[in-house]
Amino acid sequence: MKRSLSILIAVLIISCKGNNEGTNKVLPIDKQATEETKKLYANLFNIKDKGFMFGHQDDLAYGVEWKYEEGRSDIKDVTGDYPAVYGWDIGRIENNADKNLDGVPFDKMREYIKQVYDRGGVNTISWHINNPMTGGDSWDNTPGTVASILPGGEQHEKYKRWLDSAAAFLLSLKGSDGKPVPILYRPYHEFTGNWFWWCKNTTSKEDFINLWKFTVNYFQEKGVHNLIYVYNTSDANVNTKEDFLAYYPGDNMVDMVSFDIYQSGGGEKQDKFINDTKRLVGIIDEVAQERSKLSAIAECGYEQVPYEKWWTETLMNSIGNHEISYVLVWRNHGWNEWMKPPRMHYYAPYKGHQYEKDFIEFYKNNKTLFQQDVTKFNLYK
Ligand code: BMA
Repeated sequence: MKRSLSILIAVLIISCKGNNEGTNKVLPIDKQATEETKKLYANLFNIKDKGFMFGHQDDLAYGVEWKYEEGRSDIKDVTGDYPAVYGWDIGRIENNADKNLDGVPFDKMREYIKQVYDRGGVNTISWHINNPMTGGDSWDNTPGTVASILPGGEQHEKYKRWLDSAAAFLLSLKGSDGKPVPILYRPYHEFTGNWFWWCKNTTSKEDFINLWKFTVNYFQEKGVHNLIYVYNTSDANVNTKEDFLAYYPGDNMVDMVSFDIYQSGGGEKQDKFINDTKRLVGIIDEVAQERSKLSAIAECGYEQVPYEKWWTETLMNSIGNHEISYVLVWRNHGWNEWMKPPRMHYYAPYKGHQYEKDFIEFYKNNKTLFQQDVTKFNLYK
């Protein structure tokens, strides 16, 4: 009797342990997500306590004063290692264009995404989609655009064609193993701002949520099952958890919660940025824990990084001990003559940057994860 009781207890302990450690405990919202997508999702939960991944937009395509040099990356030039997360934007795929809005050829983007997956890095995609109602760009925030593309709206068929183009691209992303590459997909980003046609000032909550649901369901109908869906606000107009969740489409529609925030100004320390970021990181961490989701700072940066301790002090202090998945800084365009005023437009250091040493310290910090770290975690297995 005693013996059988202890066997029973042993069996119970083993089975409980199995459940807790099972990597399938957390599943992405897409019930038909590919195996690699499910593995990535579960592994991102598993590595949360190891640190946060560092990401960079368009990292492999170009940097400050170079373009399309095979294997090059400003982050690698500075640290010897690539980032762990690589951001891409598919704006202009809706026109079936050859290049995205920032001039990156889609064929090259596909190749970079493959390289990243092959070496165990993580790809994330946003879409600065043109305005389907006016023919303007994402920043044409004419009211009523979202309503016009929903079912029953005048531009609905056009919107579906645009989604078809995006779906074809997303389905074409394959690793060397022939498997679809999992993507952290971040549609309709920064909606709490007032600069895009899907933003809060011109779009009702109901229309935004309907657009989100329609888009997720449409991609799934088209057989796109390699997406992890990332909900994203700006820092603008987000003071509380309620503000953050203002247009949240539901736990069955979102895998990860995130926000974007930028520092601006002339190189001073700026406690305001740290305090704002801390508050928002606290909000996403809380929301993620309550809803069993992941969290991230999906876009961030200080153009030209003019403060000497921005990486080790400003950014590290802003994140603190919160277990976010990643922080991504925006693109290293270099000299940008279209900006007003024309200026150097970059957010990551490059070889020779005045404060690259601080970034090397940031790289060495145990809490920051770069390519070599995540390769060891085998995120797709
Ligand atoms: C902005 C700038 C623009 C760019 C856009 C989309 O922040 O970098 O030059 O076109 O992002 O990538």
